[in-house]
Amino acid sequence: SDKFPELVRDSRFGSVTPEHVARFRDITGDVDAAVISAGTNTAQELDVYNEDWMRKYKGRTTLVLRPKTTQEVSAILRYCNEHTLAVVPQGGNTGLVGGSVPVHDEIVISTVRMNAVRSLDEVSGILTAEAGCVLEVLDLHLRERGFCMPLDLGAKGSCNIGGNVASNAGGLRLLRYGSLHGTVLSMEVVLADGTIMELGKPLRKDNTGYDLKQLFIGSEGTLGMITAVSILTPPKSSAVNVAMLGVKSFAEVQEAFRRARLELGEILSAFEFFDRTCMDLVKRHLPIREPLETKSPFYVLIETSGSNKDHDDEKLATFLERLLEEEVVQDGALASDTAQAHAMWNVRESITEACSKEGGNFKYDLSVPVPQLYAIVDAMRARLADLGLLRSDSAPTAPVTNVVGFGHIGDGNLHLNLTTTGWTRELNDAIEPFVYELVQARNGSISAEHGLGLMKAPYLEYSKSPEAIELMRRVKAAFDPKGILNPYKYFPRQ
Ligand code: FAD
Ligand code: 2HG
Ligand code: ZN
Repeated sequence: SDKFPELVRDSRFGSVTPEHVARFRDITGDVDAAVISAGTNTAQELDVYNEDWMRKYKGRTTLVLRPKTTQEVSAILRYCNEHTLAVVPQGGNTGLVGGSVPVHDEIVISTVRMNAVRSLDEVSGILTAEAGCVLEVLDLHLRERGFCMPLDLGAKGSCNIGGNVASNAGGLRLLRYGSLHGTVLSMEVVLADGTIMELGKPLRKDNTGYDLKQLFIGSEGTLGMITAVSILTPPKSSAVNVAMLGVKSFAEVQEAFRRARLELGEILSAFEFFDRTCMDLVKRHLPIREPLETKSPFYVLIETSGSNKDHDDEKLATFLERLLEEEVVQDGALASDTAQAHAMWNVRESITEACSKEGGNFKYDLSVPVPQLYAIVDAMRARLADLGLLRSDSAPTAPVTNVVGFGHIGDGNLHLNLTTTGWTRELNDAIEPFVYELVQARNGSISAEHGLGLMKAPYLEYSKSPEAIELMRRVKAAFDPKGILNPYKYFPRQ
C-alpha cells in the first residue's frame, strides 16, 4: 500500500502455526480473552490491534496475546525467542508514529489485561501499577487519595502507563512535573528471552550502578516488555485556574510565555499554544464553542496550579490585565468555574481528533529553539504552495487541506500537522526529508515526544550521530540478540 514504506519481511522470523497458538493457550490458561487468533476470531477483531489510531499504518498479524501476569509475559517471550517469532508490545494503541502495530505478521502482545494497581505509598506518593493501567483510571484513583499523575495527555482515556513510559510521553503537565525520566523510579520488565527483571527500586534516590530503567523510557518496545512501573506522583493541587489568550503573532506568544514565567512563577503549570486554523478545525468537527470573542491568529492556554485559591486568582487576573493593557494580548478570558476550565482545555486537547476528522494526517512533533518554532510551519506552507500541493483558491483540488501548528511552548515542542486527502508517496516525498532538514539546520529533535516508531526510523540520523546510532544498536543487541522485539522500527534500515 502507499501508506507504507515498502519493507521486506525478515525471513529469519518464523510464522505462527496452530501448534504455536496451542502452546500460547496453555501458557495463558486457555482464557478466551487472552488469545485472539485468525482461526477463532474475525478480521475486524484483529484489526483493532493491526491498525493504528490514525489509520495510517496497518499490519497483518494473525495472533494477539493478552496476558494477565508477568509470568505469562515471561513464558510467552521465552517461547517466541526460542522459535524466533517476532512480537510487537502494545498498550492502548494510541501511538502516533506507527510503532504499536505490526508491519507484517508479528505477534501483538497487549498489556490491556494487566491493569492492577499494586500499591500507593501515601506518605511519599509512590505509585506502583501494572503496565496496562489506563492513564485516566490511575489519575482518578490517585485523586481520590489526594494525589495526581505527573503526566496528562489527550489520549488519557485509552493509553496505558506502560505505553506512556515506553514512548516517554510528554503531554500537558511536563512543564510542571518534568519528564518520565525524572518521575519513573523503577520498573519491572521482561527481556526478549523471558528473564524478569526489576530495574531500579521504588525509592526517590538510588545511585547503585547504571540506571538501566532509563534505557526503557522511550525504548518503544525494542528492549523488552515493561510489565509494571513505579512512579512518583505529586499531591493534587487544590486551586487550579485556566485562562485563554488571543494574540496577534508568534512573537507575542513568546512574550506572553516570558511574562508568564516571570509573573506567575511557581504556580504556572501549563503553557500551550495553537494557531487560528486549529481553532477552526476544532469548531468544524466537534461540538465546541470558541471561548474568546475576538478571532486571533494565535491562542494561548495558561494553567496555574497552587494551594491558595485567592492568591492564585489575583495573580492570574493581574497578569492578564497587564498583558491586555500593554497590548501583548488582544483578548483574554479567565475560566470562572471548573466547567469553563474544562471547556478551554477541551479546545486544546481536541486538535488531534479534529485533524483526524479532516482526512489523512502527516504529523511531526519537533523541538527547536522556541523563537524558531513557528518558522517551521511557515516554511512548510511555503514549500507546499510552491509545489502546488497546498489547497487554496488558486489550487482548489490540491491534496494538502491544512497546515497547522500547535504545541507545548513551555517545552519548546511544536506539533506540525498536515491534513490531506490521503497518504501518497508523492506527498510523503514532498514533506520528508524536507521537514527533518529544517529541524537539523536548527540543531533540533525530529521527535520531541511521540518517538520514532516506523515513521521516523529512516530519519534518525537527522537527530543522532552515526556513533550514537551504532551504540544504540549495540544496546539493542545486548537486550534482544535475535531482534524479535518490535522489528523494522526505531533504527534506520541497514
Ligand atoms: P501504544 O500506542 O500501544 O504503544 C506505543 C509504543 O510503545 C509502541 O512502540 C509499543 O510497541 C510500545 N509499548 C507499548 N506498551 C509497551 C510495554 N508495556 N512495554 C514495552 N513497550 C511497549 N504523546 C505525547 O507524548 N504527548 C501528548 O500530549 C500526546 N497526546 C496524544 C493525544 C492523542 C489524542 C493521541 C491519539 C495520542 C497522543 N500522544 C501523545 C501519543 C502518545 O505516545 C500516546 O498516546 C501514549 O503515550 C501511548 O500509549 P499507548 O498505551 O497507547 O501505547
Ligand atoms: C498533543 O500535544 C499530542 O496534543 C498530539 O502530542 C499532537 O496530534 C498531534 O500531532
Ligand atoms: Zn504533544
